[in-house]
Amino acid sequence: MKITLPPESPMLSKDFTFGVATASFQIEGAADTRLPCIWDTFCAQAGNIRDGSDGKQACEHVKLWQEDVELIESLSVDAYRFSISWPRVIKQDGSLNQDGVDFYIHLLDRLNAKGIKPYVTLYHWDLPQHIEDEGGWLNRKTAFLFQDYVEKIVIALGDRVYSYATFNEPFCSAFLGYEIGIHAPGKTKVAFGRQAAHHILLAHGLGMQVLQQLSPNTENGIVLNFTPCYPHTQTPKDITAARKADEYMNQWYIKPLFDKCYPEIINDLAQADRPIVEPGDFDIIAQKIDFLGINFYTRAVYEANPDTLYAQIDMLNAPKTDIGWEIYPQAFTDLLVSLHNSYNLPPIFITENGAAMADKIIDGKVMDTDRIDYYQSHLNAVNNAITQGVNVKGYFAWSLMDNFEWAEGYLKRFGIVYVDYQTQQRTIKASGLAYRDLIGSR
Ligand code: PNW
Repeated sequence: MKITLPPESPMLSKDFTFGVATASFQIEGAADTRLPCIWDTFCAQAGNIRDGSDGKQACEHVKLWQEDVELIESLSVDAYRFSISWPRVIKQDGSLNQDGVDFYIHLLDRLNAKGIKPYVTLYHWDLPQHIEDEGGWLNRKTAFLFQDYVEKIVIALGDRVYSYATFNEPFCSAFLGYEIGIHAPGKTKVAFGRQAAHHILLAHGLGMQVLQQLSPNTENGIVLNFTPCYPHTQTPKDITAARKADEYMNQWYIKPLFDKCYPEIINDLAQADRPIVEPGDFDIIAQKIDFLGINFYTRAVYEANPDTLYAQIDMLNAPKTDIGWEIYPQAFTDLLVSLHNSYNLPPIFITENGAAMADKIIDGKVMDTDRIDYYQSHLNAVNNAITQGVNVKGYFAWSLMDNFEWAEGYLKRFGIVYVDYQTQQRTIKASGLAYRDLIGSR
């Protein structure tokens, strides 16, 4: 089975970047050679992770990184997106941990030697636990600790990096982590979610200031996730509900970057739930970015609800992935076009897109045809957006390989490479081969 694009698609030109993506906590393992982070703590509390697992071993990437770089190379990709583990490169006193830094230097050198562009994310959710102990993202000081970490690591990595993203998905850290508690650190208050979001956005702005100064030659930006919100019916009530959900889940994280304010829905919150914003914060947050990273997986459908403004509907008969997310590629095109029309955007990179599927290995082969279908329809959706004038410059598959899927543990597989966690053997799935062939066909 193949993945194809129309021969005239700009996605097949050499200045379009194809890559694969991972994140530190999800693949690295080697937890004993870094500081503890909030996900170690969260995993240790019974009931938080569906299979009771943790990130202590994961894909043992710290040990197997050379093999993994060869795997990446064998997929013919232009770029590899990964994250730096803050607790691996910083000591408790805030100074650099040289062993941790060296791990990334070796990785970067090897990628560069092979001509694979490193796209580095500086924060993909693994906040050092000692910082959480001081309030984590509820403490404004954490934004400045992040800035300090960025300054140190950017100097240490020198000219080895092609692109930096400050944060991966502030929505997930703030909303899932501090507001509804299904992610680390497992806090559950609206006011917490809103304040964490504000401090993360502030940290992004502070980090961008450092990047633009110390690393002006890299492509610097941020990665946001979007779950487009659709009304259940075309009644004004449901349309309003979907708009409010969209403001709360999606626009909350992008509007401050460009318009220096939060969306209207902030006025629906009780005063006590609104974030404390200091004068000048929005000027820091709205630093110029070189690119916007967009992660897309699914959409959500809402109806009006008298108590909560909006309520999500489960689309019972719709096609879904193994994690229960509806497969609805049109939302990807709609999202890109609507962001393009709403904001004065820099070039866009799709920094994550992919699907959890229940893979089975038969005779040493993983025939994940459903995943191939997902990639095909979503690459088409991106191509359609480009045809409508959206400036998308790259696409990263999530994920390079099966890994620790947060609250789902190891039960959900997003890889285009299969990982046997008993042996740590990697096997390229049919989707990985199809992705490789698409890239190779240019
Ligand atoms: C993203 N949601 O997470 C992350 O960037 C990855 O680390 C993760 O493995 C991947 O997507 C698949 O889940 C998300 O509930 C987790 O809206 C949850 C949501 C969105 C993104």
